[in-house]
Amino acid sequence: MTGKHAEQPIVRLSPSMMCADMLNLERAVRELEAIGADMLHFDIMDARFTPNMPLGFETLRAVRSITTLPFDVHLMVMDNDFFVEQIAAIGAEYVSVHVESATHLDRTLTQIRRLGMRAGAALNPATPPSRIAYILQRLDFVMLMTVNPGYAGQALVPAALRKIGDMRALLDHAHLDIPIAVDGNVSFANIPDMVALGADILVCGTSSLFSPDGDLGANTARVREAVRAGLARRLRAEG
Ligand code: S6P
Ligand code: MG
Repeated sequence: MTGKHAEQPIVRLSPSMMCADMLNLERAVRELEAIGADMLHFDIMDARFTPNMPLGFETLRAVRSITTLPFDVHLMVMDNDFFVEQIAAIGAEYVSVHVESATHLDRTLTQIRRLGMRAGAALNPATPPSRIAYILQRLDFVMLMTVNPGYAGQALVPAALRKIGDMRALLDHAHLDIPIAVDGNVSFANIPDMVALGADILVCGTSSLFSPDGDLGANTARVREAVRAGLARRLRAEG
């Protein structure tokens, strides 16, 4: 369950696979299973919508063959419908498409659900929450980018943090208790604010789970501590 209406809000961790050790991918997956990752975040870029291309279909297919962890596929591409079909064939549980590149967003979200996956709308830092006002009923989750898409290891876009609270308010106003995922510099320092503002799924990259400052076990403990701090603030604010 998610958001303010949940008895006990649960914050899920979605490690960003573009930050994993590409030379030891199976070991990385096993370690993420062992620390209790809730899903795996795959960034799919086309070098057009985003100036990068870290992961491809064959990487997803290979990982799909060794784990039952849910796949959280973040499409940062121009041709959303092509990629949605490809991802469905590989097998994914969550797929988000960027509202900035989706020409027929309502149709694409409907298609994601028709293919048996959960549909998410991803928003760049500069995109206002109102962009999804008329497709809310098509959504299973929202993906808020807190950095500009393309790379790991970037600094937070400060206004994007404020948008988490604005998005939660928009969803509450619509009586929709769907999860908000946050993606980009979800760091030990930023997690308490993000969770307090209403983030339910944390995409964890180089600034948390994959931080070079600690090993995966130590980093996981720090993430969970930061989540607890954020949840305590959220629950206090909700009274
Ligand atoms: C960025 C991508 C993200 C990154 C993540 C990395 O385009 O969508 O999912 O992988 O932001 O995390 P960090 O902590 O290095 O920013
Ligand atoms: Mg991402």
